[in-house]
Amino acid sequence: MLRGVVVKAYNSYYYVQTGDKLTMCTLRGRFKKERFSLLVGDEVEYLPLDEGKGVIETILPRRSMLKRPMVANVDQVILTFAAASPDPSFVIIDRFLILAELSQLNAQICLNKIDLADAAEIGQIVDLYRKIGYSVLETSVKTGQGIDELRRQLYGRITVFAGPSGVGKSSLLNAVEPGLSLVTGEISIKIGRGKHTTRFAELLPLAGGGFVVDTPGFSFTEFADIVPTELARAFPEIAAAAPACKFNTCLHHKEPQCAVKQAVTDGCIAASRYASYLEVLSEVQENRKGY
Ligand SMILES: Nc1nc2c(ncn2[C@@H]2O[C@H](COP(=O)(O)OP(=O)(O)O)[C@@H](O)[C@H]2O)c(=O)[nH]1
Ligand SMILES: [Mg+2]
Ligand SMILES: [Zn+2]
Repeated sequence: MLRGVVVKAYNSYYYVQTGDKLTMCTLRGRFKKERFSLLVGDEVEYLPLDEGKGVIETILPRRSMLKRPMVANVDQVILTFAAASPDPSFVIIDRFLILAELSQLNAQICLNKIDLADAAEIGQIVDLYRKIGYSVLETSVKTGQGIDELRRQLYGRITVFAGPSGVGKSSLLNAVEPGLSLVTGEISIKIGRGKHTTRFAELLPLAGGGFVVDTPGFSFTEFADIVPTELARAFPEIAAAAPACKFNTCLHHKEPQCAVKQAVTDGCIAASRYASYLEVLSEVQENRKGY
């Protein structure tokens, strides 16, 4: 028996990667009876047959599961934004962070295209998020800055790249691993992209070990599931201040003696972060009115 990672599911075959070898596997019948859905990212043991085929006999315990795209055992998500073109938006950065936090993913920020912005602008974003506790990597595919460091972060892990379209996710992955030859600069057609990202998530193997997932279908419709009182948990600095609020049901909006609002006034919590919190809070409250 050999051990490997499912990198692609297609036409009822599971493609299992072991080192640099790819094996086209079927699933032993009993798993189908149990209606167990095997996901990309799952670790399996399989019996190799000839001609690069095999049969999956064992599915190892899953460490985690991301729903959109469906990927098992994700170790980290790298939220990628551009320092310019498209210009960064705090509220968009925060929305991606909320989704990552609520999925309990280990999130890092990558600020790409730093060749297109001035140091002061970049520094402002970097400092804001580092102060909260996020690691922020500054990269440029054009100058090569930060690419080695990014490559180091990916080895031996399953990493999902997320972020707005056009920020350079595919370009970064090509720079890290030239063999990937991902299409870049593509104008994504909405329907086509949705299909690709949600249904056919694929793990791309890295030469030194580890896998990446490009362009996942993170979708803001997922905010629909959030309970208003739980939103603060997606903001580490708001969650840290909240225990000092007078009411333990405080939504940090209109309530009196709110420690979060005080921290914003004192400059301990960034105004942009609090604005993002309020914006998403009102959406979440609006969504729940229909219940
Ligand atoms: N100046 C500059 N352009 C970049 C950089 N990274 C990517 N680009 C360009 O930005 C565009 C979008 O890149 P792409 O990788 O397709 O973005 P994706 O949609 O996030 O995958 C392409 O035209 C790239 O050549 C960078 O670091 N600096
Ligand atoms: Mg892309
Ligand atoms: Zn409060």
